[in-house]
Amino acid sequence: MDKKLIKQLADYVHLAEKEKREITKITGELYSDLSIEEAYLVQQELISQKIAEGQKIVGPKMGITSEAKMKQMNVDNPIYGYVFDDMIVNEGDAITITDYIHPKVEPEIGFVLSRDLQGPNVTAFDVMRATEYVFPAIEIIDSRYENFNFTLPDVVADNTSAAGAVFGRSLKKPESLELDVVGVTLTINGEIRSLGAGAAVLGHPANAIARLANMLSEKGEKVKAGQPILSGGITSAVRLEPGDYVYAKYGGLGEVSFSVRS
Ligand code: 0L1
Ligand code: MG
Repeated sequence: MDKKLIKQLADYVHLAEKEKREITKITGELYSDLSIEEAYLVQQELISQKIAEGQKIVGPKMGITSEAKMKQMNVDNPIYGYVFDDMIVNEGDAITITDYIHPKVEPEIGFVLSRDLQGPNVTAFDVMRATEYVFPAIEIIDSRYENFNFTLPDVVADNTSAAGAVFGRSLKKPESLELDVVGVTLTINGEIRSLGAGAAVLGHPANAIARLANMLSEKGEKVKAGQPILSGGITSAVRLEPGDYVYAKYGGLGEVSFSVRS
């Protein structure tokens, strides 16, 4: 795959994100043979473009880590992308729906490490020992593709649909909780719309962080201390509408909320 094509595909998704415009998936028209390896090259180019424009990486995120998502997409492997500073929504604030294309939300457990983790061979045990604290979070995903219709390489190239993140203020030591049985309910306008437990994320959310460290090591990178890391959606994602009040409550891990205006 030559550099020109990598740039063309990164431009394609990047422009759609900037213009809040749906596009046809890359594998539909532009380049049907896009492999996962090539998709990560496109993602890397997209990330470099954002950084060149002044955006800063807040932390990495894991995607498609829940049984529900993997089944929905018919895949076995999770993927990773990056949350940027302009995607952060302060807890309790309101987002404007027109800043997105067709946003959805999913509750996640966030991690902050006290030391870097360098793969390969990082285990969930290593992650738990290196974790400074965990926190409740909601990820806003907003695939740039029409109707969230994509293949796995498409979504990797699109920075795993990353569009927003709301981090809760409750920080807990990981050893104070059994993260696999931490339950979460996602309530919108007073109605529970999805629920699950941490085990939905690869059996235990620490497994997702270990997979991230091991995947990043393939490109010579590590999971860095101090960065907030999203471990992956616990439930299926729920579509947002103007006027929504979104509230996620976690057993023992606190809560996080925001609202949506038109
Ligand atoms: O964070 C995620 O799991 C999103 C991955 C992309 C799948 C989607 O957009 O539904
Ligand atoms: Mg997610």
